This record gives sequence, C-alpha cells and structure tokens, in this order.
Amino acid sequence: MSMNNEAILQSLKSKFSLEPKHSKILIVGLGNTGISVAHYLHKLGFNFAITDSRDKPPLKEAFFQVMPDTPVFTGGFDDSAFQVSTHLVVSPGVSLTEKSIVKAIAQGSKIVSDIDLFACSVDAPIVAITGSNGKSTVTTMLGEMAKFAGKKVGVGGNLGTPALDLLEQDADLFVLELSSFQLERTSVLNAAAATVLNVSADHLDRHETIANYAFEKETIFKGTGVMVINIDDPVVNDMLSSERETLTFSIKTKADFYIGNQENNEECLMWTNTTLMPLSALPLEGRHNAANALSALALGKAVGLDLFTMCDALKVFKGLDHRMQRVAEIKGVTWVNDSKATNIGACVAALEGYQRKVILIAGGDAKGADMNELSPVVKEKAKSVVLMGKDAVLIKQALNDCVPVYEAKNMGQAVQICAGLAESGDSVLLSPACASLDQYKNYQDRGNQFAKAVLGLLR
Ligand code: UMA
Ligand code: ADP
Repeated sequence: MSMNNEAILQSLKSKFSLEPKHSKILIVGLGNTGISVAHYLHKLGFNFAITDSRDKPPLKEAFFQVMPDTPVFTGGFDDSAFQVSTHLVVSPGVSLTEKSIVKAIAQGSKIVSDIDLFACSVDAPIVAITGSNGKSTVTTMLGEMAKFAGKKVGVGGNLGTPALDLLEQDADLFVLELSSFQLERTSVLNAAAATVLNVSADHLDRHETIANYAFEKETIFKGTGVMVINIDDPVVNDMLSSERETLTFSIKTKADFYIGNQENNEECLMWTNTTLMPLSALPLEGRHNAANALSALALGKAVGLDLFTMCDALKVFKGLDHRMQRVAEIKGVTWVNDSKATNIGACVAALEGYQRKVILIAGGDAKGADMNELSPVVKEKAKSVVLMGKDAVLIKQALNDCVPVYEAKNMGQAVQICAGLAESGDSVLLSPACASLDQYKNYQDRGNQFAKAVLGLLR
C-alpha cells in the first residue's frame, strides 16, 4: 500500500529534508523516470524544474501538454539551474560524474533517486532484484507467482514502469528490478527481500571497474531484509553477511534452494529436504533459468508466499521475448533469439546451456568489456561464429581463430551465412554479448530483425 500524503511528506522531511515550502528540486532527465518524478512531486505540492542535456528529448512535447507551467531546460546542462537547487533527482541514464552535478553536490545539493522517493511512500513490502543478467526474468516470474498467490502486486522499476508510477496501484507487495545506475543514487531503500543474481562485466563505460559495479549492486542489501544469495557466483557469495537473515540458492551444489536428484535420477527444484517440482516442468530453455526460478522461489518465500503455489506459477511461465526464445525450426535447424544478451555473462550462460555445439551470431557495442572472456566457452560450445557490428573486430581478435569466424554487415547477411553453415540438428543462436545501439534502435529491434530474416528463409 502507498501511504497517505501527510505520512509521505513526514518521511521525505525526516530522510531528505525535503519540504514543499523550502525545497527547490531539479529533475535531471526528461525520460520516463523524470516524468514519473514530476507527477509525484506535483501531487505533493513541491516546486521543481526539469533539465535534459538533449536538444529534443522525445517526451518533451507530451510533457508540455500535461504540465505546461513546469520550467524545462533542454539542450545541455546549465550550471545556474543546478546551483539554485537544494535537491537533484537524477535519472539513471545520466552519469553522476556530469560536471554540473558534481559541482552542485559540492555546493550542498542532495541527491535523491526516484527509488528513494518510492521507498519513502510505501508501507507494503518491497522485493528488490538486481544482477548483471536475469533481472527482468526473475522480476516477472516473482510478479506472476505473487498473482497466483492472490496478492495485489506492483511490478516495475528498470523493467519498464518507473517505480513511482506503481504507487497508483495500491499493491500489497512491490517487486522492483533495479539497475546499477538506479542503485548508485539510492540511499534509503530497505527491501523486505533483495538479491544480486550474479555479477559479470557490464556497463563498464559508466562504472569503469567491475569492483565499482559490484559495489553499486551490493547496496541493494542495505537495510534489514532477507538477503537472497547465489552461492555459485563468487562475487555474490562474498556479499554474505552472518548478521542477516539469508536464503541461498545454487544450481551446482546443495543450498536452501537447489537442484536435487530423485531416486529415479530425475532433477528437481528443492527447498532444503522438500521436493518442489521436476526441473523438466519448467518451460524455459537454458540452465540459467533454473537459477532464476530458484532465486524467485527464495525471494517469494522470504515475503511469505506459498512454495507450491509459486511452483504452479513457474509451470506456466512463458518467459520473456528476446531471451532464449525459439523463433523457428527450419529443415531441422533450430533458430534461437537471445538478443537481450547485451553482455558477456548472458552469452556465456546461453552457450553453457547447450549439450551440442551451436552456430553463434554475436557482436555490436561491447561497452568496454574484455571480450577475451568469451573464448573458452566459444571454443567448447560453438561450431562457428558470425560477427557483426561496431566491435566485431575486437571479438574476432579475442577469439583468435579458436573456431571459424565469419563477418556480416547486417542481420540479413548473418542469417544467410548461418543458413549456409547449419546442418539438420544444429541450433543457430543470436546471443550477441554486446549492446545493439550501434546498429539497431534497441535489443528488441535487433531480435525482431533476426526473427524476420529467419522467417524469410521459408520463402
Ligand atoms: N539522456 C540524455 N540526457 C539527459 C537525460 C537522458 O542524454 O539529460 C539519455 C540517456 O543517456 C539515455 C536516455 O536519454 O540514453 C534515457 O535516459 P533516462 O535516464 O531518461 O531513461 P528513462 O526513460 O528514465 O528510463 C530509465 C531506464 N533507462 C536507463 O537506465 C538508461 C530504463 O531502463 C527504466 O526502464 C526506466 O528508467 C524506469 O525505471 C532501460 C535500460 O536500458 C530499460 N536500462 C539499462 C539496462 O537495463 O541495461 C540500465
Ligand atoms: P536483465 O534484466 O538482467 O537484462 P533478462 O532476464 O532480461 O535480464 O535476461 C537478459 C539476458 O541474460 C538474456 O540473454 C537471458 O537469456 C540471459 N539470462 C537470464 N538469466 C540469466 C542468468 N541467471 N545468468 C546468466 N544469463 C541470464
């Protein structure tokens, strides 16, 4: 449930010295987050302005229609707008190292995130989910589980619906996907249950080192709630704290939630000594999705959901588009769209899930990651690799001819090359290990173009 305005204002005052009469708030970023913050502050009677470095932020016109009186500064960050502000609410797409922001902080402006504002506004439990990969899958899974259990659940955050827009839903449980960018600017979240699913190199163009990135992820555990820990991931395992209530999960060894073998050798999802369901009843490709299911079960258990009801939800969970999604089987060749694999960890997990060698399509914008980490698994699991995009050369160098490598200018060409290489029984996997923005609008666009080119083979 969200709290009443009086209680919210009290909380904002005590945690951030935010007061409608005295505070001057600058919202940085006129995207989905910025707009959700504007609506929230407007309802509470705060004074605020918005700035965006882009000349024409795509949502500007629509915003003007709704709030024509709000001062909006676009086309670069102007120091004067920052300097008069007591508080900055900076959108995740904007780095906190922007000069105007650094200067304003030095002069006393406070950073407050939309997630902080959200945390000050609800008294229902919050489940918070981060990690390099699997966030959207686990967030959606847990949302479905809660619905199955009859809860009114608000599901959002980095997944798409900004957290503050969930307040309208009057939910009795909130499930938030949080990115490292959201976490690095959040200070008062106290989730009832939280997890870091895994940590592998991503967003190093913003965080610079994996240590910084992991540090931001770990802040999700601030507070007193239950920690859900993936003991298979050494970086996450190091986050264990003996002073906190913890649930562990693993797909490799015994944990609170794990994969166990029955007497007939059937693999099952287990909770301590209780068999929950056969792994084969989970309708998702890839072993990493077993880890996702176990983490969702642990998070759900931490907030009191019934384990077997959650399993019923898992058995009908369809998975999300562009994540290990089977596009077609043509002449015995299976084509799989994993376009959301925008970093090395996701591509490695996808490849590791295969018993038989696949043909891999990869490449795009590597975001500063070290592509050498791909070589061992490519060598073990790929027959050949077709590369495309901005960092194709970088990946080619890293692979160092460990398997045959082909280059394609676009997706149509990549699919044609794969069609020429594939034999009946093979799988062709689009799992790029890179962001898509050098060649596509987004990962959905890349996945859709892949599917279109594959279905074109039928003509
Ligand atoms: N931008 C500027 N100047 C500005 C403000 C933004 O150039 O002054 C650019 C950013 O660099 C970015 C784009 O505009 O390229 C949008 O940035 P934003 O912070 O305004 O984005 P929002 O629309 O508020 O969406 C954000 C998240 N976006 C980012 O973190 C980049 C969305 O996650 C999230 O769904 C939404 O808040 C609600 O919480 C998207 C994302 O790509 C899906 N996240 C990254 C990821 O998952 O890898 C972290
Ligand atoms: P995120 O929201 O963290 O980006 P998604 O659920 O959207 O996570 O999946 C992103 C990519 O990561 C997809 O390619 C998917 O197949 C892969 N993936 C999903 N779960 C995991 C996991 N637990 N470990 C590694 N890769 C994963």
